[in-house]
Amino acid sequence: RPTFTRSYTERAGKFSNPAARQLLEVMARKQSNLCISVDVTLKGEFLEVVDAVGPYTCLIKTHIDIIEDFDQDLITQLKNLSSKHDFLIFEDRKFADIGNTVVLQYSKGVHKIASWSDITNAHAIPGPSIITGLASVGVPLGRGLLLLAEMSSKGSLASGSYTEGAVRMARDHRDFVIGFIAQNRMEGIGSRGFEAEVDEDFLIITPGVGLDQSGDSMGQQYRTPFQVVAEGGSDVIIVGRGIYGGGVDIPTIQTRAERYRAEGWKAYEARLK
Ligand code: S5P
Repeated sequence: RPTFTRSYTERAGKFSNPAARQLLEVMARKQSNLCISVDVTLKGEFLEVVDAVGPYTCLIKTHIDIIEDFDQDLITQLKNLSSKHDFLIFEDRKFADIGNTVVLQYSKGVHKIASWSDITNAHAIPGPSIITGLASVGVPLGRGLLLLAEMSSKGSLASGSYTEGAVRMARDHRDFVIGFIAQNRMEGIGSRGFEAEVDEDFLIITPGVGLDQSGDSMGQQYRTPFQVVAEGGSDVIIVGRGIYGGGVDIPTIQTRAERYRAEGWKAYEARLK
């Protein structure tokens, strides 16, 4: 039985990585496969939105480097909200450098990402050394890594043999790489024949999700939660502007978050059958 037709709970027990296990457990507990991307640029607004949407989400995705008034208290408050509402934190850092540099970017600087972010992500472009570098920081802390195997933007170069290469890199680092940012499932991709026999499971986290729009003016492309989860077999949908966008008030943001949570969960239940 392919992994994506099994329940999140059943799959949780199979992951050795603590971040992957915790994420799948939270998803089952809250009936939410919705990751909310809170791409706003002021600390106060960021925390207000996170507190408002916390009940509906399994995972809050951040771009911490866009916050203009970042300080350590933001991290303290974000972690408090993650306990209050029971969600994990995913810093969408998209690391893309040599091992030695990503070690420093992950653990040091103003943001000290490794100290608070359960999950982060990296491009495969530098080759396996980016994983070993990040793992040297993340594994002792129980963190998980997603590799970008595909992107949602028009004209993305991450396809074909590039995607295959990313999947092979992930297979060699199962303790730390928990899955992919991708538009499709990756089973069978880059398989050399024998991997198919291995009971492999990777989380597929998919951005480019929207119910009311098909894209934006800068190359973003949207599909619906049903297309992504029920038809495509993805595990987690990422929604940003579909929830916080358009300058709407907090009650509207909450209504939208619940709408995406319900749609994402319905699509998951549909594919289990
Ligand atoms: O391929 C990708 C990968 C990512 S992580 N396409 C994406 O859009 N993202 C991120 O998902 C992007 O950086 C943004 O934070 C979010 C999508 O936001 P939305 O407002 O378009 O839903």
